[in-house]
Amino acid sequence: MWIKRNGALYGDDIDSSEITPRHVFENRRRVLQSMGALAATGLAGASGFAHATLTSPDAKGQKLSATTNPKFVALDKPTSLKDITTYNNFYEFGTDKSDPAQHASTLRPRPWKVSVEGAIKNPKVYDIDEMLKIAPLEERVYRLRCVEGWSMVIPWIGVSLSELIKRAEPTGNAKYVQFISLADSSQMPGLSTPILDWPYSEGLRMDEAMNPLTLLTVGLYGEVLPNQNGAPVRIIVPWKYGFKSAKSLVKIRFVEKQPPTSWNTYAPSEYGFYSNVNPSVDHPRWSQATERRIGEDGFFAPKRKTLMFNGYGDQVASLYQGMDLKKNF
Ligand SMILES: Nc1nc2c(c(=O)[nH]1)N[C@H]1C(S)=C(S)[C@@H](COP(=O)(O)O)O[C@H]1N2
Ligand SMILES: [Mo]
Repeated sequence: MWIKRNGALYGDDIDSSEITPRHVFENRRRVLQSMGALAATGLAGASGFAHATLTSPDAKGQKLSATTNPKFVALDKPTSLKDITTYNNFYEFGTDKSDPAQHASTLRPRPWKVSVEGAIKNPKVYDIDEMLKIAPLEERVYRLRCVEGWSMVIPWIGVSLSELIKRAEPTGNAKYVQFISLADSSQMPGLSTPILDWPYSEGLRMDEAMNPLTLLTVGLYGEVLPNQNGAPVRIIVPWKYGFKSAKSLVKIRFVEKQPPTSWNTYAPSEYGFYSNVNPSVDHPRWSQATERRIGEDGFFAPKRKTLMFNGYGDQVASLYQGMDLKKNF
């Protein structure tokens, strides 16, 4: 139902940042209630799922319904939809934080194909709509920490990348997974500036890619991914710096050797292959000990302490046992 208010239709006149926290709050309350209920029956963990369909006031986004997975819900206050969609890094559309929101409307996220290829038994070119159906979509609230020293909390929608990897059936030669973004200058004005070695490319070791936290991501705040956040599909690796989370993927390739990655090629002394969030390994030009949470940047807002593995150590620290994390930064 539409309600008239101050001459405008309800829904048109409210800033998205005022609305979204309420939806998320209600959603989180449902999650916590269901966790409590499940804990009481002794079922938590076995099937700890609560249903939630979020809506957002942005009519452009196509709704995606997803089931909140309470095992993957960070309890920090989610960043507003407005901040998530106007403060971005997506160099294919320019290097300023405001560039992607201003220029990414030229990206055409449909039709879209993603080639899953390399050292696997079942290579396949997925249509994006087929990819959305490989497993039930989940909502997960993850922290995202950029190497530049800011962070956000984002209700993503996707499926564990492991679901896709299982279907691909990697061979014994698959030691790493490479993620390759679209590089089409007719859609991406930033490609005319040779900052990075396009296409944007990232990679994970196989066990990192198989970790249940690693999310093949297709939406946020209850809708398909906005173009500036990497439509129609990206990867999210919440325990690593944001640049490991490549956007607008067209290829997922299984390889034997550690693949070249865009930021490591650009500045090998500043950006390593692993790039796990690590407050004790400073960037050569700044400390990584603290971070600024976007949305909390009032004059008196204190910086937050950056957590080892961005707070996901329980789930991922074992992947790096025996590795020198200062050397393999
Ligand atoms: N293709 C591509 N993917 C990318 C980037 C980029 O420039 N191009 N920037 C990375 C960086 S540095 C960060 S911090 C995150 C930002 O994601 P967000 O804009 O959705 O918050 O995307 C990552 N993925
Ligand atoms: Mo970043």
